[in-house]
Amino acid sequence: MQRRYFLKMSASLTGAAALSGCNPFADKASTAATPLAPESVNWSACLVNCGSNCPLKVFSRDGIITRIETDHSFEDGYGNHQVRACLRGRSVRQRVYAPDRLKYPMKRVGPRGSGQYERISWDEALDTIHQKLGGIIEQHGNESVFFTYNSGAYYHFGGKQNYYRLMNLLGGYLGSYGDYSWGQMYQAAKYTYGSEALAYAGSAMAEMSNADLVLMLGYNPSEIRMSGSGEAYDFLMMQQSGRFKTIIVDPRYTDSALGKEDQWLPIRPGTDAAMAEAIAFELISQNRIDQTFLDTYCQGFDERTLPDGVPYAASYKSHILDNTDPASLQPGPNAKTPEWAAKITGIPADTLRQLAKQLADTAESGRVYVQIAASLNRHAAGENTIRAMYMLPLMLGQLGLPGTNTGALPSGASMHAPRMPMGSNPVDKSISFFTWTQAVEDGANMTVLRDGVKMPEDQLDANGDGKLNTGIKAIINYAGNALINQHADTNRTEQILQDESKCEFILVVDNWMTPSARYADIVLPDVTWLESEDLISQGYAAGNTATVVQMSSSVGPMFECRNSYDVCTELAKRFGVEDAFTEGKTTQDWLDQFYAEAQAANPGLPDKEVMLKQGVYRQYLPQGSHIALEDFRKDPQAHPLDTPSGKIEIYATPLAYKEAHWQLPDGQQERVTAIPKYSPHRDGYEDVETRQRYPLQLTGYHTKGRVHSSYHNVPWLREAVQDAVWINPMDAAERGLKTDDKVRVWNDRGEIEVAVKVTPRIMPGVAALGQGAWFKGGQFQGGKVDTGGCLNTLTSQQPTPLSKGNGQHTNLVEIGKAPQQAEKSTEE
Ligand SMILES: Nc1nc2c(c(=O)[nH]1)N[C@H]1C(S)=C(S)[C@@H](COP(=O)(O)OP(=O)(O)OC[C@H]3O[C@@H](n4cnc5c(=O)[nH]c(N)nc54)[C@H](O)[C@@H]3O)O[C@H]1N2
Ligand SMILES: Nc1nc2c(c(=O)[nH]1)N[C@H]1C(S)=C(S)[C@@H](COP(=O)(O)OP(=O)(O)OC[C@H]3O[C@@H](n4cnc5c(=O)[nH]c(N)nc54)[C@H](O)[C@@H]3O)O[C@H]1N2
Ligand code: SF4
Ligand SMILES: [Mo]
Repeated sequence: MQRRYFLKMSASLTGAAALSGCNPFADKASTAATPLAPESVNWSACLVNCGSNCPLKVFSRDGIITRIETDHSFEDGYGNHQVRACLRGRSVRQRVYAPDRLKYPMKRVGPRGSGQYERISWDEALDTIHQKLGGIIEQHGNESVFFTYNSGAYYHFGGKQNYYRLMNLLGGYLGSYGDYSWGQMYQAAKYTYGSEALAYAGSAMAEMSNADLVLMLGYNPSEIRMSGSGEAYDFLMMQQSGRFKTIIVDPRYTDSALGKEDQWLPIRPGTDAAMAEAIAFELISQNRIDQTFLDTYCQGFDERTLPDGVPYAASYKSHILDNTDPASLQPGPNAKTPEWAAKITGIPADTLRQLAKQLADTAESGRVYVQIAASLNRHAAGENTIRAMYMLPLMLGQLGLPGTNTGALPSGASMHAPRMPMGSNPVDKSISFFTWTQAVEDGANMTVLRDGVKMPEDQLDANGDGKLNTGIKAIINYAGNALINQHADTNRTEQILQDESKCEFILVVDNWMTPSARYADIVLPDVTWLESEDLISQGYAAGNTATVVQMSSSVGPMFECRNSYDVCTELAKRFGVEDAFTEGKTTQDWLDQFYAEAQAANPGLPDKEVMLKQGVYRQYLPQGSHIALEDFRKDPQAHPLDTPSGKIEIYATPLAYKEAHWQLPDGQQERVTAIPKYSPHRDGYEDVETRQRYPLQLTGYHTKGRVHSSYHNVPWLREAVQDAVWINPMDAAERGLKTDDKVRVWNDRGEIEVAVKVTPRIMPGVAALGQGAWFKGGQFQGGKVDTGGCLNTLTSQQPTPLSKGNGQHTNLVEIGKAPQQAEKSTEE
């Protein structure tokens, strides 16, 4: 597209013309004598990280997108239903034509964060990357190169795979384990059930239809799985056709509730483990546990199944009752009673007792399906919270049977479409996804036992310890905004990145001038989804419907944008590995090969010519519905788990070792424990000292208005879903706040400015803010105050104890009127 057209398009999008859906090039059309060319239709997809990859129907004229529709071409009926895009996907035209699109390669000419860039040629950009990356690898080794987390574009052919493939050919990069989504859950699942994958291989949602009670702990499908084929719709259909009661535990009254729930239990963030312990206390003292299940399938509930030599006092039961005599149900002074938990969770003791009774009653004659959300793992003590919640189905014996779940995220239907092979990483050291800022600052001193560095055993010393030896010197940030926006404590991250003697080179590849792009040394403009040809599948949380979508481009690469396969081929040339990178294949060769492989894997998949028109191929696959740990339940000897005991480890032997041998950073309150334990933690409700200054708990949530930071720069969405911090009317009254006031939210780490929403949909003492708004603070934008309202201006970089992950939902803050407004109201 020519530049002047683009500018007109951008201008029109900020005005009403775009909303009316009329042709944004109206003056072009009206001055032209020739009639308008007919609209053409092709298919693309929304490739954000929301768990789905919805098809998008793209209408265009002369290579310009005129409108976006969705999958609605046949009669809708659950089971063979339309995979409709949500509000975000449907707004994608504004995203493609956003004024801040990256149009050509750029190099930084001011300090990092200043956003000062100069246009350069592709050759200069590629030569610079070759020289910088090559030099750093030579001087500091491949383990000094790092990829920040990058979930913005789920391409199969284009996309990040190409960058990893290239780096693997160049000797590799410092690996990372875990991720911002599920880091603590993986560890909880690994030590309890023997496999990280069991964190997200729960029972299919279709199993809910066999349940009598569904307990949703923070689980909010209506807002986080919004695709037309997603878990939100499955959940609604299960609720309508099933016979189960729904109990939702969440500090917010979410869209998953809205009158469809039987009970909403508002809970203080980060305290679910205390709730689980009170339920355990009730079940144990009322003799309502499934003792046979615990004896047969689990290790360490009580003295009967503890490993040899481990005393009863180390068991879960002893912890809950606070006693030392296995034969007695007499509780000690620190027993985890409902009264104890009520003070922590904010849920009244009687309600906790009723909940325990309801769970036990249902389990006696029916089925309980427990669903634990990932939000519970994104807290300061996230690993132990998830492990504590796993105890509910275990004590009730409610897993491995129809209508039950382990608590893990639901398994979704899937069809296979191949991805660009990445090869394997020759570097054998890795850090947690979250500790990369520490590795930039002081990587050379990061260790196995204190900082969770992973390396092969033969490189460890006699104590089982080892060092990373180099800090991160180069960062590749492709389709990610965790370089600044999505990582915790943006002000601190900015400081760390600004020291150019630490991280010497930062490459950002994106479509827009995001907050992260402002910290790059070189910025490359990628093509968008709508400019890409690819064959993609449904995503990792698509519910019961699997899809394959044939994406094609109607708008071509815009400006000087290039896709990652082409860019990496050019880089491979410069590094002398072009043949290995391309394997002698053209883009078309790869696409043909992937199509043929997809057809072999899915014999029903029509030929490409058909798919180009049809867009979507779908299969509803709840049949043979997956029941988590069904085989193990049927025959634990024949299907042992991958834990040391082969059983479900309530007392996890490897964690007992870690409890004794790991070092935690000075002052860290959160612990690694052999059995799941609720414990007070930093910035939690029980952090009374911090709460004196910052009395409100602030939890983040994943808002309908964005996917993380993606789609933030779409004006329609900013209007449709207001970015406002939720606060209870009681807390608002204390602070003289009313809805739509501009407020400041602050703690020791930073300060943001946002609107406020006063609503009983959030419990007293707690505030909630949608995460992902674009950071506008730091040295060069807002100064002390982040006027973009990025939640991570307030979050902590302290890693969780076991997975060294992100406790980004655990925050204490104070909220008050923004100064301007405060002054104004005194004047009035
Ligand atoms: N406080 C707080 N922080 C959080 C969370 C939270 O709950 N609270 N959640 C965390 C979680 S669960 C996650 S998964 C992470 C997500 O963090 P990220 O993976 O960083 O996700 P996004 O913010 O969506 O950023 C994706 C980036 O990809 C870019 N992009 C999109 N399409 C393309 C493309 O075609 N090509 C290229 N090159 N770029 C593209 C977008 O412009 C955007 O900059 O955030 C984490 N951060
Ligand atoms: N619209 C939209 N959908 C998304 C995303 C997005 O950014 N936007 N991101 C996607 C990604 S990558 C991920 S990982 C998932 C995230 O999925 P989740 O982690 O489940 O999502 P969250 O919104 O963080 O939290 C869900 C609910 O948990 C509640 N909650 C917070 N803390 C606690 C707690 O301590 N206890 C209890 N019981 N509840 C608590 C919140 O109030 C919220 O309503 O969402 C995915 N879907
Ligand atoms: S954001 Fe998710 S649900 Fe919405 S259109 Fe994109 S893929 Fe579909
Ligand atoms: Mo995530």
